[in-house]
Amino acid sequence: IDSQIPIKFRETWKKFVPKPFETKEEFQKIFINHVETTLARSLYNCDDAAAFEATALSARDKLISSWNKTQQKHSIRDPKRVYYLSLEFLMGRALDNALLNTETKGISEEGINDFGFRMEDVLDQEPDAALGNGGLGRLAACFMDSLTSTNQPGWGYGLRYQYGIFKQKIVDGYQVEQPDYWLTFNNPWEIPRKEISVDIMFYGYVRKYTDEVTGKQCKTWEGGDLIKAVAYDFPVPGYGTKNTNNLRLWSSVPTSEFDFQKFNDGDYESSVSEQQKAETITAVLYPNDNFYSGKELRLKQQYFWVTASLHDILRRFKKSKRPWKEFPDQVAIQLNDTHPTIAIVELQRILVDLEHLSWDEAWDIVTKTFGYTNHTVLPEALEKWPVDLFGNLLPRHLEIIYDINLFFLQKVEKLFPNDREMLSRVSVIEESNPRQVRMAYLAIIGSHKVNGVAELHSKLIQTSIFKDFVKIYGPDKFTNVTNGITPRRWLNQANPLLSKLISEKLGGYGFLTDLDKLTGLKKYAHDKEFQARWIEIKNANKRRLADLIKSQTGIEVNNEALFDIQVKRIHEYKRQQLNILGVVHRYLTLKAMSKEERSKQVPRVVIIGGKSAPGYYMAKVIIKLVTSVGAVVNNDEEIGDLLKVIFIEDYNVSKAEIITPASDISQHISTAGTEASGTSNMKFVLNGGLILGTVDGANVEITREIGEDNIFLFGHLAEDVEDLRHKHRYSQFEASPNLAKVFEVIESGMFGHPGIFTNLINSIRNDGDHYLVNDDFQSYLDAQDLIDKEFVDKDGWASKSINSVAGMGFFSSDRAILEYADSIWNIEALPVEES
Ligand code: OX2
Repeated sequence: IDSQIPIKFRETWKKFVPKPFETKEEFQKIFINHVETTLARSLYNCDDAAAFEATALSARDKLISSWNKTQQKHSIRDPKRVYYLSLEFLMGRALDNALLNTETKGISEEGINDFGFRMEDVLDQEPDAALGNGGLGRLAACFMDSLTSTNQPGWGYGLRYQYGIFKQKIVDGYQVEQPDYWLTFNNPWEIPRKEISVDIMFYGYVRKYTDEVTGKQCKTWEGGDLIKAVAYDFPVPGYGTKNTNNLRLWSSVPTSEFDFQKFNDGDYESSVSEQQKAETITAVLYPNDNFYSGKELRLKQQYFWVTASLHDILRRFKKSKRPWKEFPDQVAIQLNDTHPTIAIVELQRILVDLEHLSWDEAWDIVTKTFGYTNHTVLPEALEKWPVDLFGNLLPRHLEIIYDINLFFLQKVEKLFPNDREMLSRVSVIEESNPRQVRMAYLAIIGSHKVNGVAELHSKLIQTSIFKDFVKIYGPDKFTNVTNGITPRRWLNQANPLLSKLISEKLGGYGFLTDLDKLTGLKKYAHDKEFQARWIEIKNANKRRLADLIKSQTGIEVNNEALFDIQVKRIHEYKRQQLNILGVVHRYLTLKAMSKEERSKQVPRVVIIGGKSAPGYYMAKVIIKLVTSVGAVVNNDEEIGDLLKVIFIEDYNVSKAEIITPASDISQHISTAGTEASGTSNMKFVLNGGLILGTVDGANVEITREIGEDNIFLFGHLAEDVEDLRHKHRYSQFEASPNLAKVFEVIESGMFGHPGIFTNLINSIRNDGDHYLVNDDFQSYLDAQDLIDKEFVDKDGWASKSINSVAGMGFFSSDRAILEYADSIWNIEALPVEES
């Protein structure tokens, strides 16, 4: 690249190229420059919001300089790259992370202090980038951090929703949704690339023609509506590296701004309607977690995003002038769940219809390029698009799917000649009414590797939902990559006190890039002085959460109490209902005690937070039960500090950063076999909290890594679940005695009109108790009792906590990314050296 530009131009350019700030003074100069010129303000009207923007722009300048170097290096060396396709990136706030990752938080904090600003207030100005629902989106965000921090050449591709996940308000104890328009103010992190745009077609028809040169029969898709995708880039900083990767999010705009015909005819309103229609596509994130809702607009989002991204990837590949068969040597594409599965079909279409490769050549390239990550076995979350809806929106793609399916079924028939049932079981087209396209099957057929996200989950998919495919392809196509979390955000940023203490003991912050180093803490697990500092930090973090609770709810909680936290999306399978029914049991138990007995009990603060999908009735009832129990318990003077029940409104990433370091116990209590992995379990333990959990998802591996003495497990195992559900169907419900009492008081109206909770109770008592609340209830209470007993022994608890943190090295998302890089993507690190 260099050699094309005359040396004298290059030298003049280099002389003036902005240098990223290294000192406080350099930071201050850039900061003021942004306030005075970019923001057109001055010392006299620079408020916290302006200070945030100027600090962010200064940090961005630094990132862009390393971003440029990284992209330049990648262009020159042209390594194999990975593209992570995810409909969700739950990034949260970026400023603190950018300053910490570039190790400039200290100087910038001093820098703004000199102008009278406090870093805390400035950081608090930033809205969360909440472009995701829960674990799946947050995983993608952690992966972006780890891709850069481990110097992998990798980009993320997603959608730039104008509205992220809704804001949750609690009104009269119920969830109410409000739109999250996060772009009200300038977004200092995004770089609009209006010049990078792709026209995308929907609807239309398929036309057959004969190629004039080859005489071959060809097909082409034409005549549809066009919508334009424009790129917005977000630099992704890494820790301890000069690399900066890119997250490219697409936004939809109309191809022709205006219908002049209509305008001239005097129909002004509908002349702009095209514009509105186009902008709808990326307007809003679908607010469902682990639930498929089958809306056409969602399919449009998927195709829009996947096509724009593929177009971009192919453009980059074509620059290298390599032959098509080398595509999989240069490009790996990872499908984050089935949401981007149409990419498989779109790449096949481009190679066959537009590049005129043969079907087999094209299919070979496609299947070597894609990898598919499955995140759930829940049937209600598996995507199946009605054939008619699909064929109307994407007619050529449906034809290609039929062909992919035909060739696949022919292969299956050869392998299992006498098994007709197998054919209908594995067909991409489900012969139901209406007929549906099974996206997970398409993803498996079009990928070279399929992975689950924790060991138990990966085993389960191979023996349940994808069992037939293991027979067809053999076991090697299926693998496991256990999820991870970034220790930069979830330890260093969220818990600076603990991070500092650990760095003192381990001789520096090396653990942030090599989390296995935490094992070095083991030898301090019984060191009294270390334990005391460890406990003091936990208390400080509990006070920070107590302040948040006070400011949100007005309730003062006792810091000495055991903080028992369950924060995650509200879902029946995650069993917040088990938690709150357990709380009611605790309340009844306390009420039945004498004053003297009561004085011996361990005080508890039960903290529950999370959003329900707006249309998920039962989840909303669960929220109402939590807030109703809180309203009674929190105002019972006899109980006082012994029990408080707090619902945290609008749980999000930035609140998680305050909540996670403050737990004594956190709950991860899904019905065994339903939670694929969970990632907040990892975050809580990394911050020294213990877990109350079921034998599910990554809890299993956490137990193995930290030792079973350091975790409170309860409940039935995944292998029991099917039998229990079967039993429920054919025998009379028998409530566990403690649960029966809890139902009784709820039905007596203790927590408000019992009619509100009838359906929730019925789902357990009369409708088969699908999530085994009753079966696990007593075992749950027993585990809670044990926790109360053990919490009294402060030193014992501290040593469990220290030993747990020491064992968490495995759960770094760096480890997960390196596993993907090595066993699925076949890519290598490419660090940009210091210049
Ligand atoms: C979530 C899973 O429910 C959770 O167990 C997992 O930790 C997370 O993905 C990241 O892998 N939507 N969200 C998930 O799966 C789906 C589908």
